[in-house]
Amino acid sequence: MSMREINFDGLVGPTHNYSGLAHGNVASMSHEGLVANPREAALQGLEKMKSLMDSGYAQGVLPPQQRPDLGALRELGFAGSDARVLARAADEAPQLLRAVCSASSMWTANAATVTPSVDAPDGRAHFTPANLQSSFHRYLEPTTTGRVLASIFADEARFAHHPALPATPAFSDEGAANHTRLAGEHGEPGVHLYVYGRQAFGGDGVAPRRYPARQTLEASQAVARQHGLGDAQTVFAQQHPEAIDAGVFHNDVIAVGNGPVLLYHEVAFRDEQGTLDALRERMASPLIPVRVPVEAVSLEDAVVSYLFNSQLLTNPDGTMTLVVPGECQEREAVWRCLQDHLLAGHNPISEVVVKDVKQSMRNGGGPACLRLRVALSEAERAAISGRVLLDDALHGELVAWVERHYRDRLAPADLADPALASETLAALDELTGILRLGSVYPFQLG
Ligand code: SUG
Repeated sequence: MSMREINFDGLVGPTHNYSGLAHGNVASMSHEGLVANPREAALQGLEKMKSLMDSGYAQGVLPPQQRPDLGALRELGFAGSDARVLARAADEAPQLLRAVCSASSMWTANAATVTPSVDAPDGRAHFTPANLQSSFHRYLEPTTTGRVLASIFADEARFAHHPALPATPAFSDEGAANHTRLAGEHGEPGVHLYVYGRQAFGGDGVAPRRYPARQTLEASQAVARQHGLGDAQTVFAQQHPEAIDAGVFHNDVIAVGNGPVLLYHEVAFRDEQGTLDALRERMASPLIPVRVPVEAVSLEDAVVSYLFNSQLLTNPDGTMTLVVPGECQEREAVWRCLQDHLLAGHNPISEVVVKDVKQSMRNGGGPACLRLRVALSEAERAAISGRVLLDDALHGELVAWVERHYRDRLAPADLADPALASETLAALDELTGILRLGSVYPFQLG
């Protein structure tokens, strides 16, 4: 079957800021309190989307979420007018105000797990929004995410939507950031590699000690079950606890796969050999592992540079392009590894493209975090609702929209400003018009 991967990037929302909300995410923790530039953040994201589109890759866009999430503050007992709710939260619980303002939905690799129709027994593409229950600011995302995905992939004959897993630690799910589909080509049946940080029930108790493991085995198994995947199609591998403790809070900070290629760091998996063997047993085409040893790139360098949080994209001639964040150029060992080990090695990676997504990187989100991969057949692509596939006209409208609505300075202290909330609502109302999404936000649903 002819399938094509579309990368759906999250549009950075107008409240993008540095509040240091993500425990175990070294960049987020170390940049707390910096003044953010939401306009630059959104434009950097749009520039990445445009340049990949110009290079011939299919590019989609997903809208940001309604923030500040005043509904969440009201549920937590803050009452009165919007301005009063904001003022009280700023005064009595500033950490809650920061959480309900996070623009974290930009990292759409955490929005959902997606199984292409070619792998599912009912021949439909399957979607499960991630419950993101590990942190309060991200737990607020799945309801709107589910609504947005259902609105774009609305055709029930082709697309199936599942509820997010129960939002409790045993089913902690962070979506596609811990899921990699490997196959000879996108259209061939694939093998699904689910990487988890801990096992909730039973197991041998090996887990990270310093930072939380955000994905459980039980969550990954439940998503695979929802999507109808069997043992012959799935591999469940534990992430190396040392990696999590070094700041690898998602597997996509230490490994990336595309087609038959798995690019990974030596310390990515607890059982490296067992993981590769299990993949090889199940794959119809030979696996191409590209291993980066710790002598070439230390765990610290991997975490700071986000080398593995790259997009690995297939070109029409079968070669692959690696889209890396600018931070990779700033670490000599990493840059050398890219040139000497990856580009010069026996593997399909033939080009490295550097993208500046610094505003997102300071919160721990590289090129791969910013996109959700959806492999679709031509007929499925034609069945997409809304105007979410990027072209020059849409790109131009989105840039103008950002320039009209976004601030170029936002400090955590600005989050209580009631004007920010009303500016954001005006911007999002216009955006659903541009993207022809219908009503997806709480303020539109009444
Ligand atoms: O969940 N950062 C995100 C970064 C997610 C990156 N995604 C992937 N690796 N796929 C997180 O830790 C910080 C947000 C803030 O401080 O507002 C944050 O949530």
